[in-house]
Amino acid sequence: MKEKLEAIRNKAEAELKELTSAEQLENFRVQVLGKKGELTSILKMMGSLSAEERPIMGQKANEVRAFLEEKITEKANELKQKEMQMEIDSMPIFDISAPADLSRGSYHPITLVQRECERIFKSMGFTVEDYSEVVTDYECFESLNIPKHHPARDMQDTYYLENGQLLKSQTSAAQNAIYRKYKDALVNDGVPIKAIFPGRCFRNEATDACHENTFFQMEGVMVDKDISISNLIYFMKTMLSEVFQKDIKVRLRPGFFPFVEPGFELDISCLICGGEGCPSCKHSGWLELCPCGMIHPEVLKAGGIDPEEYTGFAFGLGLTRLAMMKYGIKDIRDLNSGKLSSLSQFTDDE
Ligand code: FA5
Repeated sequence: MKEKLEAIRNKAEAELKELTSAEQLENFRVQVLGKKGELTSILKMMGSLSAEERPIMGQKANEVRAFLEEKITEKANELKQKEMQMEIDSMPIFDISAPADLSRGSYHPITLVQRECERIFKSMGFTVEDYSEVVTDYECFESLNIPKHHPARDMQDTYYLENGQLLKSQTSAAQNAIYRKYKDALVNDGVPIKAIFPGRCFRNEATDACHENTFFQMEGVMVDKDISISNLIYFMKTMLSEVFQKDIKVRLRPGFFPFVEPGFELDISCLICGGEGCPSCKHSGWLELCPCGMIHPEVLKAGGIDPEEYTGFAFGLGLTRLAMMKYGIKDIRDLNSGKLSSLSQFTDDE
């Protein structure tokens, strides 16, 4: 019996080396160690042995079983490794140094227009500021001379968080923080405040071809001694002629915003219909683009600036509408649509 056990062990060890797949290995295991396997059938013969031989053969049989089990486990690991290596070898080679495929993406039209405006204002000495999309009631309204229950709030219903904060309805919400950030340099060192702050705005609004519930504005402020409406008009004109690279028909009319006095609406002649009237301009031929005005004394005071000594202008450019006009996009809703077929046609020369 001892010879038989050794013969099984040697034969099994030799056969194991030839196996090349997990399936073959499993068949082999059943054939040798399974209920009807070679080793089990030998063990069934134990009953015919004498009382002295039985424990010796039992121990020998257990050694052979443990040896074969260990070899089978080793073989299983070896086959798994080989399988993984084959999978890795069959993968396409990823070359980290290969040049990027630039044809796959493009900048969003609003990003392009925003960068263009930033370039223009930076060249005129303005800093570009970033500001949060979640703001307090004080930042968005109270510091801008819009107390609770003021009717001007009706025009800018927005989305409120449970903690009382809100998604900003206008980039003007950053004005107070900007005045506070730069007031010391203005007062102590005579450095004028010249800043723009582009950002996403939110309004609870019925959408149409020129209104979205999520859109972009770019606020701009300048504060110094003796700033007047002439300065405001100069910067607005320069910005528009740089963005469009051609003469654009504009009109300035009185407009009411509690945080400016006097306040204006700056409209441009609709470039989609050439001023004839279309859904993009609500059939008026004009598009409200950039309300603006002289900063209200109360707003300067809230920002820690003495209105007796300093004056300033502020504007709130509708960046999304500017992108529509610049690229001839008829419906504002296309800009948030994620339709790559239409959005990817705008290229950037950067
Ligand atoms: C304001 O938001 C003021 N904060 C602007 C301002 C700043 C005035 C500084 C004076 C001084 P208004 O609600 O009109 O104003 O929005 C400004 C511009 O944002 C509009 O002219 C328009 O171009 C754009 N805009 C407003 N609402 C929407 C909307 N729902 N969808 C797309 N663009 C919008």
